[in-house]
Amino acid sequence: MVSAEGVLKQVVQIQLKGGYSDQEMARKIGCSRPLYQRTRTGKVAVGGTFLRGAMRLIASGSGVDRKTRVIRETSETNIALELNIDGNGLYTIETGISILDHLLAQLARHGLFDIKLKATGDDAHHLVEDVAICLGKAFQEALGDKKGIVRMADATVPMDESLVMLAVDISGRGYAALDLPFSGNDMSGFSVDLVRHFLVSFAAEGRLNLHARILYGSNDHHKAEALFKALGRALDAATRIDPRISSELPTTKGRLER
Ligand SMILES: [Mn+2]
Repeated sequence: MVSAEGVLKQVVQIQLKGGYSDQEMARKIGCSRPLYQRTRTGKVAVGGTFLRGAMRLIASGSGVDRKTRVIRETSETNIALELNIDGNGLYTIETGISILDHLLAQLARHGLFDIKLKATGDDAHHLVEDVAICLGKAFQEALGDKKGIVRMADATVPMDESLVMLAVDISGRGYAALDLPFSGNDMSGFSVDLVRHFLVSFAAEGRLNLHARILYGSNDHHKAEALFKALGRALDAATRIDPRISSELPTTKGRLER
């Protein structure tokens, strides 16, 4: 049995934590701003429309937007990244390396993440590494307290003759275990070892456990593309809020490392 006062208290907490205006809170709940204000200040009794919208907001997790912005400038690269975990798979990605743009687009599209990325740098190795660091950091930050997330997920993805499997655990501990037998084809001049390097750097900075395996195949472009699609699919599932556990941490140990 939920009390109206309890719901209202949680809504106000969400507003304070996220720094949202009354207008923004009204939009999140799906009511008018005057109604939100009157309800919040106790001038009207909490009504059905408000209560249903507020409970939906609470059940969707903390109600706080899971998005972030990462800026990283070094003598080697300049990177500006925006990530929205609860996006629609919309992206604008410019790294100056077309195959990397293509692979990251798979992550956005198949993970339904919104990604805005502009990266410049002195060479492909530095760009790949630093983009992976920024993306890992962005996921780590945007996930916030990780309350209510599914946490572990996997995906098996084919692309023509190639098949890959990938599993993630958003555990708070960065570790990558990879078995990636590439064929050594020319991938538009892009070193396939940078695919491995990307996944290792991403897992370390995102503090997640990532296992990936190329089961078979012959074309390196297909193998790499299937890996990024699988990363999108698995991360989408693992970052999803499970309404059955929305206010809890998915661990028996009481905490997940941040
Ligand atoms: Mn392709």
